[in-house]
Amino acid sequence: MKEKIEQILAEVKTFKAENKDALEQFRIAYLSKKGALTELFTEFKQVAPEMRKEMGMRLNELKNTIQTIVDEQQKQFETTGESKTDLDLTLPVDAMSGARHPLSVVREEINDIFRRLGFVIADGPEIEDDYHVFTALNFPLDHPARDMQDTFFISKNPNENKPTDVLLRTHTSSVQVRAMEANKMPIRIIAPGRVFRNEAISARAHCIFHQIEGLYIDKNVSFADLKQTLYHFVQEYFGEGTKVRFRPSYFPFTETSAEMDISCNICGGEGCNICKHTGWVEIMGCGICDPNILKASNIDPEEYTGFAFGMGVERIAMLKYQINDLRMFFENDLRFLKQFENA
Ligand code: 2NL
Repeated sequence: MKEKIEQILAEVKTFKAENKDALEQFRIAYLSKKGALTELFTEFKQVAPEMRKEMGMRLNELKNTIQTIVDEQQKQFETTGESKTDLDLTLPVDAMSGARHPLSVVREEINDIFRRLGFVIADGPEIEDDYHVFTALNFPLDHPARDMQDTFFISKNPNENKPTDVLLRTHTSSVQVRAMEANKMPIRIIAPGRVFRNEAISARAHCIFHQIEGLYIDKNVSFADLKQTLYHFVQEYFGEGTKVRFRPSYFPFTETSAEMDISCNICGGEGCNICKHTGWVEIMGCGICDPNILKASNIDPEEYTGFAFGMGVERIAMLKYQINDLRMFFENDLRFLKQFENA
């Protein structure tokens, strides 16, 4: 038995596994139930009592030696990973892959134009209360936007089908209301953000979309200031020479109110599908702040006046990049998103 132990010891000491499989074969050959050591331990039962102690020690020593060889060589395979390619996952990447979402690209470009004019970016909660979304903005109690059909209310009691005071904002004007409440004059802010309306999803409508609203309140702010500011925005964003026109409109929070159109940037005003052959496309609503909304936030309309405007980011992006289906923005189809890699 002593010779057998010596022989195995000599065999294993020089063993060097070429790969993981070879090491596993080695382990099976010596340490498994059918391995050489199990055989020796069986033989050990027949060893004469006076030799037992020495043989037992030698046998255990052999077992530990083999186990150590297996463990150490195993470690080595784990760290090198036995890689068959030269792909090194620990190397730093040399360029960012992926692209910004087109809505983020457009939002940032618009923000930048207004930042250069001295506007400050403001934000606020998406989950709002009735006061900041409707009441402070001069929405009458029977205005359709206050209806369950149009606005997502957050019911406190799911068994009760009654609207509550808590809702998802339907426009980012609530951000401006909070700025007016803070009452630090003058106010010159841009409020970009997500808004929510209870609409069926189609090529033209979605229940989640993005708005950018602006508000400027100071002494002597006039409609001429509004026109000049928006004219400048259009020249910057759609290019020098783009024409603008204002049409009378109505919003609860502005008086006078207007829609602003630009000359169609696709056909240059000649007439096409996008502008429905009118040569003009509508890009935003705007107006002079209704004195009622200033009063609601404790701003004296005799001392201060203001203008405000609001535009849909999706609509601007669709015009700029000639996208004809709103759903594109929300589907995360890589064939769509990859087109904005360099935007
Ligand atoms: C549109 C029209 C508009 C405003 C938004 C506003 C906000 C305050 C006070 C007064 Cl706090 N007005 N916002 C004004 C006119 C139009 O948006 O078509 N948006 C997509």
